[in-house]
Amino acid sequence: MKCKKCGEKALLNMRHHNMALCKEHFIEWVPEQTARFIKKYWMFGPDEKVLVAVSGGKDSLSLWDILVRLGYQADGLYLGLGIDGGINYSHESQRLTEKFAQERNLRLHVVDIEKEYGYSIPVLAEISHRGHGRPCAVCGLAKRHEMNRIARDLGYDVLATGHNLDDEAAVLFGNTLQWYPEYLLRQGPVLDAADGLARKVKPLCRFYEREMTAYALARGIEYIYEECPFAEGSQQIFYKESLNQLENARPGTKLTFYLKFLEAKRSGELFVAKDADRKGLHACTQCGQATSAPGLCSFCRMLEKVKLDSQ
Ligand code: Q46
Ligand code: ZN
Ligand code: ZN
Repeated sequence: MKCKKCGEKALLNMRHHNMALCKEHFIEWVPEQTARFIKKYWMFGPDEKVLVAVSGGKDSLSLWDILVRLGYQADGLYLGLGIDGGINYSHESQRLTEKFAQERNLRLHVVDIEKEYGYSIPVLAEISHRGHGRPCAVCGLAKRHEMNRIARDLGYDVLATGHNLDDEAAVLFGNTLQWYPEYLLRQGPVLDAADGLARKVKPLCRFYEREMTAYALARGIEYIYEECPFAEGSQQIFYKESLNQLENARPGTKLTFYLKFLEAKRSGELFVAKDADRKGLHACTQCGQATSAPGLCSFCRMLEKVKLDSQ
């Protein structure tokens, strides 16, 4: 397979785009495309301050690399979850994230959940009895809360996450199989800001996972290969595998599924644009973040319960 631009040996064949590119042209193409998506979906402007949520994985570190290459003011935020899983997961992912930042002279904020709240994520999940033995519900809640808190307290305009097309298509697949209207209405490359909640963007949402892997390797980014040990056997992975089968049989399936969804949403043909934004929210009486629950937000409510239970 030859590069479409220069005829040299191709690094990657992207059947859904009918295009193969060599290493040099591929690592140019990825940021060009990202810049295009940032503009197309109105994610952020050149003067806005971006906080990139980095986990030490290939997607978030590549996103940070791309935004810096494009000249954005992008700092990193690493959340220490205290997950070991027999592979020293949190420790290793933090080490690689810090190394990445140091080598490139980038600004990284590190928040350790255990230091901040007294318990690691697996312990919080255990004593709050949420999530049926899997810490992911508590983890997701804590990550969202902390990302919003840091973005607000440190004055960032926008919060960027490294979700790729495989992630987004899997979430969409799950929400479609269950017909969750609220989730379907909220899903997209941008979630607008609301009181105390930062604007959230996903600049990599149109890249396949294998494209991001190829980018990270081609750029020599050292990232953690292992997934979080709690991801194994999750619903999300099952949806990803199912979509991979469809994709293998029909290249481009994931991309079409996701893009047609965005199109249908935008045109209003499929969805009654009831309330896709964050109206009807009020400030949590404890932390001030916007919430739809009366009184405390879900995160503060969980902490209250944990405090009561451990007294
Ligand atoms: S980090 Fe947290 Fe994920 Fe690990 S505990 Fe679950 S939610 S799987 S993206
Ligand atoms: Zn080339
Ligand atoms: Zn709160």
